[in-house]
Amino acid sequence: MIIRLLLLVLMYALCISGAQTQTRTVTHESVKAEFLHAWNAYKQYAWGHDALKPLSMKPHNWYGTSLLMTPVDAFDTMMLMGLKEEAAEAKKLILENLSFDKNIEVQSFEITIRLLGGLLSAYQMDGDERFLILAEDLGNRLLPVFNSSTGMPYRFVHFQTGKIRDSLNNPAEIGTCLIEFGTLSKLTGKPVYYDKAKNALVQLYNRRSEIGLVGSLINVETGEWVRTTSHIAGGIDSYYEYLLKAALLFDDDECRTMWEDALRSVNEYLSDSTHGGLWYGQADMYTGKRTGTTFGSLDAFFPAVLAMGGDLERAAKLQESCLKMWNLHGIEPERIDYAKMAVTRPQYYLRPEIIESAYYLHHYTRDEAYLKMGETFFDGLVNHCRTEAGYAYLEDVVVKKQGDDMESFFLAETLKYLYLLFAPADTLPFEDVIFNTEAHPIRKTWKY
Ligand code: DMJ
Repeated sequence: MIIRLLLLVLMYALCISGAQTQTRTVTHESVKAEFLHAWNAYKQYAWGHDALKPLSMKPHNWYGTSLLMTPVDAFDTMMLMGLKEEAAEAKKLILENLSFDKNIEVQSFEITIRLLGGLLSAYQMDGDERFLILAEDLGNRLLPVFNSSTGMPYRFVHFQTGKIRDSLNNPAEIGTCLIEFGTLSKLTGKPVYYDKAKNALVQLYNRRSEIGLVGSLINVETGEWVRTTSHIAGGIDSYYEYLLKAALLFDDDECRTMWEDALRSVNEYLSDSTHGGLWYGQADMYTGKRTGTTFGSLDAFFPAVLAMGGDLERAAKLQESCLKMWNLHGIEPERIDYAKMAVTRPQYYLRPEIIESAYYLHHYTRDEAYLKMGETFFDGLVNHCRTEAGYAYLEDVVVKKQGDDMESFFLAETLKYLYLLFAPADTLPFEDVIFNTEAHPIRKTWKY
């Protein structure tokens, strides 16, 4: 009798687990296959260039000459996916060809998060010193951006002359360099990188308004705000992300205090629960008065940061809103007006943020709902963006019109977070790394 009962229980348990496996239509292996589809298209049509144009099947370089944006950005994703051959060919391409001794002016923010971040994580994952040598050379060529009277960076710098340009900068581009520059300091033993990047962050924070908000454009020479609209969207987003992540990566108490203080103001003045669910809109940095009700694909990084900061309740609520935004048209618009639930910018640039947040939330809660969301994201991508040669962004999510770009962050971030969401937890020990804003995992290998 007892044996019969045990058998029944066992059969029931098997049925349940069988049912669960049956309902899971996407696995980490399906994501890996899509990564290979994108990488192989890059290899075939754009090898050695920055990026692939997936519709015209042509290569594209940001500055007329290649900085190997896609291979550097994609390298650690291949390592995580166990794609040894692909990682080896990308490594060879990078180490034999990548040089920053070029007559070009670059945008410091993009080069920092994609290339400096990519080279540092490549060094940590692969161990080859040549990645670190490239990273240090790059760091030195970027350093002149901090030579403003406030110490906040200019937007552009020339790789050979060090000439800087554009003193009007935004909080995201000013405040998103401490993970990369700080790690460079820790790995080379030279404090200059950490000090300059940390000072930029502090200078920006010091210019917050009395109610603790920052605006969207500031003059790095005079320290005066030029645009006073505050929000968490593109242009400010990763400033908040780096306050928290730098606090964690470097045990930096000053960063933690700045993060906690900034978060209080963001939650008080930018969050908005008056339109069904939780959203974050726009407000004036001095008065806190609401000036807009738009939210978009870039804002979808915030559930991950909220979760990492310990506020799982808000994180989960905001992720629900993000999902509503995705589900409006079966794939995510660049921006909506959440008061009307109407699309105001119809593009989908293959962005990762909503997937990144699902991955963080799944890590912290183990709630299967986030895997289900991951399936929704995967299906949307495959159904609407997949092309013969890789993946194409959408010019319009309403009519599903594809456009001719596949940003390197699609391989660095979007597919990495999607893969990690479904992969066994030990694929990357989450608690041991801090992802930079381009999803390059940095490990704290230093003691001081
Ligand atoms: C990436 O380059 C980074 O995630 C950045 O923080 C924001 N924009 C893209 C992805 O959307």
